[in-house]
Amino acid sequence: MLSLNNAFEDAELTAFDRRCREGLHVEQVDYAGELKFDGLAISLRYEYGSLVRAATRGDGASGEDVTANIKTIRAIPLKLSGDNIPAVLEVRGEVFMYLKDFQKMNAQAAAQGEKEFANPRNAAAGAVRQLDSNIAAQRPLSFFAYGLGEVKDWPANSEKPQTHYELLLTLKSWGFPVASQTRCVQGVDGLTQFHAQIANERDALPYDIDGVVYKVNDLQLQTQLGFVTREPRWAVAHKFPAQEEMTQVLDIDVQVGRTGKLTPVAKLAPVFVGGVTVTNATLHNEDEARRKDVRIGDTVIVRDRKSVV
Ligand code: I6G
Repeated sequence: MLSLNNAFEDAELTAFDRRCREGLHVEQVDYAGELKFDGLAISLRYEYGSLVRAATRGDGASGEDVTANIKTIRAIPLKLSGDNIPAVLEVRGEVFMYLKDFQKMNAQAAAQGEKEFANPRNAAAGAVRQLDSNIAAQRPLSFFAYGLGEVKDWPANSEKPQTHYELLLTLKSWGFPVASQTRCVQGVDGLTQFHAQIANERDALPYDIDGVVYKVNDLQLQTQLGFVTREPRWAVAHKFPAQEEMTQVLDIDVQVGRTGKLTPVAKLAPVFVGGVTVTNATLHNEDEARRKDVRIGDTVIVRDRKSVV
């Protein structure tokens, strides 16, 4: 499976667009802008329209066989609908959890005195890798398709998609969920506008994303640009600042308020989360500090509150 180059800054995005324009000898490139879901990348292999194997990305060359668990996900078709389906079809996409499903699952775990998951990505990845597919079946997993791997024998009488956007519509017609936010945009200005628009909508989305992905829309132009090792020259991920990071508790201070109220505060090794550097986290009061059982030297997850719904 392929992996994506990352762009964190505007200069890297401009450089991506310049490389595409120069590689294709054109003045402006049309792109498809998509969401980058915060889940687990999966490859689904269909033969004659039936799901025969599912694998994780692994190191790109070989991943884990997770077929039994993936077959329990209702959003993933076991049989494809429609005619004109290639004899062999590998569909790439992301398994993830909706935030409301994650919260419900964690509330149930807490009520039963079981361990809660740190975030939807870990919960989704853990469920897909479960050894017992009965347990995986109880986890509320979802899926979005975003591309193709190997394809053999595309039926000659069918209309082959010419663009990435048309490919997503074809995947939808075969029964795959695809995200509705995908847009066709022009040039580097279109890319930055798409990024700004999705950054604005991010907190209202029903699932976590960690950025957006831009792809040259014309599939023939993608082939022309090709790859560097496993990274396509025709695509790039534009990441958002992380909404959660791990760090260390360096110390625990007790602050005294004007009314004499005592507030324990965890002093943290600085981490960059949600666009700011965090060095302190309130533990609210003694009861809460004891309930969380936070101690000096612990590894903790700092999560940007904007992203908690
Ligand atoms: O890891 C990925 C997430 C989302 C992707 C991706 C994507 O498109 C929305 N697209 C490609 C081509 C690759 N990884 C390699």
